[in-house]
Amino acid sequence: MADDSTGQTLHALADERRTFPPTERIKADALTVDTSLYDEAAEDDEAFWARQAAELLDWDTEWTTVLDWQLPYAKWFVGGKLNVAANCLDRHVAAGLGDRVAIHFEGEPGDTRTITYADLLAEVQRFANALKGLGVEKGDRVNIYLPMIPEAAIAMLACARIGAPHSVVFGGFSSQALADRIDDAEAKVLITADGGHRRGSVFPLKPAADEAVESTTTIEHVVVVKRGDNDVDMVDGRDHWYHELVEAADADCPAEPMDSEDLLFLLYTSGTTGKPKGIMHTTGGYLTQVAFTHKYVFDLHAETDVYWCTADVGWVTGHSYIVYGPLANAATVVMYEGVPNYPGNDRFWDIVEKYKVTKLYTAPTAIRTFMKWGVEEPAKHDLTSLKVIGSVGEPINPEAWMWYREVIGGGECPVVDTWWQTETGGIMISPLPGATTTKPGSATFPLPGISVEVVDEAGNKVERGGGYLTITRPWPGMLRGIWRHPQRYHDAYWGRYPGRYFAGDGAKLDDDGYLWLLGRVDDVMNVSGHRISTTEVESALVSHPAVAEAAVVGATDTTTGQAIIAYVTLRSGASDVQSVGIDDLRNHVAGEIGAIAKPKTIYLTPDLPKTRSGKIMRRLLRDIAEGRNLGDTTTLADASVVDEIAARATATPQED
Ligand code: 7RM
Repeated sequence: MADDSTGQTLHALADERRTFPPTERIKADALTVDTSLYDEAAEDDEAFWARQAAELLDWDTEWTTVLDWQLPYAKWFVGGKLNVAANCLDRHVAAGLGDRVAIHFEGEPGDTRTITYADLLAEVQRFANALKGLGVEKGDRVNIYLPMIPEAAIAMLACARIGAPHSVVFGGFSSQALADRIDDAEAKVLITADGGHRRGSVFPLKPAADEAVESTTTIEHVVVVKRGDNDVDMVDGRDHWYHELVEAADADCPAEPMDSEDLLFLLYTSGTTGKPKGIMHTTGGYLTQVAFTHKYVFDLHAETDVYWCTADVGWVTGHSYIVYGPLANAATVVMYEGVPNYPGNDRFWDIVEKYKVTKLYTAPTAIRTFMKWGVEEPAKHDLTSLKVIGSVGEPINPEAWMWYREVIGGGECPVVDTWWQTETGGIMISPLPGATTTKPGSATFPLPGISVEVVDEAGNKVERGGGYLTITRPWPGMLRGIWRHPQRYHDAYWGRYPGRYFAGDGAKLDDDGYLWLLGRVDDVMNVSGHRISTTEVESALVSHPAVAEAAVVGATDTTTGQAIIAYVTLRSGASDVQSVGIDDLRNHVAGEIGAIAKPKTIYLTPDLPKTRSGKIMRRLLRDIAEGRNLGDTTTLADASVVDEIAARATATPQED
């Protein structure tokens, strides 16, 4: 393993021996309690996925070929036609489920909306017509930059209905980040809001949207949802209020039958370079995998379940497990706008009690925060409605896993630790609640129909012990490419181990064959489950006029998983710390990328440790950041730099 922190994780996990078989309570009515799905898929994975596609979805035209695999390009259900919005809405209403609640919306201030499947279908049709009225045609890209409000799901479904791929940009990203994504996708329309509610106040979105539109060339119209009630500038002819468009639009908008391989959406994610990549997801395979995994991983009983995924729709988890998977399955979802600690540290548990949530899906960083806030917060509420509790986004340490199981799940709820990526589209490695014996901290086994192997540096299969996670067979929800960068697609995922998809994660197989995911092995950091590349933050820092050079590392952090630590050398003439404050630099990064990319700590140093060939030794900087003894420094061009930096690191207090 290339990385010391991974080595430590590996050691810590080696001692974890507790096992939790499915409880009698879950087995009593679980969808699957044995290995039959695994056996079926092992026999013939294509036939297995074809059965899921046929049973879980409605197709306008049957496919002729299940899988066309020309490495690294896969096509699933070739020749088949279907519409994603029709699968998420129309067929449920047609089946008599129009009165079922699709979305329980809880605004941060406490306002609520109850949206049935019939309501959602009506609203999506009108907004789809409104988009058509703005000139959006099949194949055109639409950018979405919204808070966590129902209009985010409505906008996505309206795009899907008319065959216009969407590109959702997380509302916490800066105008610059939005502009980069608009440019890359050449989007025609931007859907945003005046503002949203967060931490007890209104945060404006429209000004950032305006800035992005002004610095790009492709946006013809901006649709603005009224949510924050904050004042905004509306540009005549360009900007339109969402509610006015919807009110004026026709009620009927037929769903466009899409080719199974038509683009459904782009979602930008960080790779090892400074430029985020537009991950491409298509229609039939993607919807099949998210519907299947949502159903079986959460043991869905759609008639009675209330399912809550706490992610933001701006991330892939929101796409696949707030919108597409659950709605394809006619589930009732909770959607919450705000932060977990407004007005109090028990907001999540208040919501669970209020809506009688049965299935909860959240992130380790949130769970560790709840641990810090103490058991008295969940204890204020009745959480006995919960049946299955899930985790996603980063490795979950056994202690947090146990706390989640005992304190939130009352010792009765299976914990499903789900490993997957923006690129995989849907969950890949996870227990099935009624069938899998879990171990705290292990994502256990690949799901039925998913083929995974751990390999060593040379690409040889590892039967037991540590290595790199690879995927050996195409899967329906896999990314179809990187928008406009086919070479980068090949190099990033398929170039390292011939014939294998390289996930970029370290993994370990224990003596029982359980998988333990150990985090990234490349230059991608994982901060509270969000992927940010070291290069991206370095580029942002260096774009500040006072900065000469920057090196960024992810250091282990007990709450956020990793924290961003930056080492910065200033240009001569700007070396006076008074004139360039640390906060100026942190805010500059927030302006370039977004607040989530703000370094926790910045050290100003006269020089950075480099090898003789000029490569910054990030490994060493991570050792310093994590307070470890420095190893071999003989390859350094100038070893005294390290002592200097280490001295400053111990002397400088941490920022917050
Ligand atoms: C869904 C999502 C992907 C990266 C991935 C891992 C890490 C995600 C887990 C996990 C250990 C997990 N998409 N990761 N889930 N690591 N256990 N259950 O997070 O594209 O934003 O991130 O997240 O490193 O490569 S993502």
